[in-house]
Amino acid sequence: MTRISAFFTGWVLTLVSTSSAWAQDLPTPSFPVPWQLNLQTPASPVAEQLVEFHNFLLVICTVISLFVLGLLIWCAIRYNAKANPVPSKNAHNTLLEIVWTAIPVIILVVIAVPSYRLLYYMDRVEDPGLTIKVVGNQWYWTYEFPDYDIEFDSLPLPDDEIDIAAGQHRLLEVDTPLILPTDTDIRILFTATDVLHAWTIPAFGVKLDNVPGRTNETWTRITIPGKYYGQCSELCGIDHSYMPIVVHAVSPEEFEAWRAEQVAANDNTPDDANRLAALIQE
Ligand SMILES: [Cu+2]
Repeated sequence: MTRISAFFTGWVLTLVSTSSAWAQDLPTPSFPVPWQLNLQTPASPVAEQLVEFHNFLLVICTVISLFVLGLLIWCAIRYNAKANPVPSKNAHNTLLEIVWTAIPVIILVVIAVPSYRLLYYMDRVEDPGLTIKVVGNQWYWTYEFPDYDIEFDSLPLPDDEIDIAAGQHRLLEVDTPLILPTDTDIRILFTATDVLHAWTIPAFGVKLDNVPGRTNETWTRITIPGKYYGQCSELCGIDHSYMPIVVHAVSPEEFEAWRAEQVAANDNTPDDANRLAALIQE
């Protein structure tokens, strides 16, 4: 490791040490468990509605599939050559044709109404309590709190630093997690510096593309405190699978304390250029 990269690692570790105090013993309410069925436990109003919508679609899909399967079986039994040697010569049935056109249209409308309602609900939030900006880079995330002048990088932890015994997960841990308050409307802005990425936390029902030169927006309100995981979900190059996302959702009071600490640390940051020069001279 060169001295310069050692310097930056040290700088990152300083950030970790300021953040890790907030990482102790957080539950992982939405983490998948072996043999789990269904989606991750929803931890935001959007995710709850997404789960409900998914369950509603599952019922419709199941009913349609069973109906088509029943028709197929009935036709195969009732109208095979042996059971029905003289086939009907009918080519049209106006009533039947209207029915099999109208019913699918009605089904699609029934699906479209809640779908669009949810899309607009996910789109943006009036008067958010907090705004964060998520910037995708090849291959890590940068988080900014524009209102507080806080900005830091979140890099994946390499395999040899993963502590399985402490409940850490390979390919899912980062050095500096994003700290967010629960029960707060959080506006999330998305952009990228190089290529397309997609910041995704399944438990929040958030997945949006980070597009260079463009700002996308959505929002979340975390309802359950804990540690949440996600991964980049837009193919972004060779290390696409190595840019995990970790969010620590803490109470608004804890978040406020963390925020104050970060702002104070910002003010006292030693001149990084001087520290770098001193290291090179050593
Ligand atoms: Cu990516």
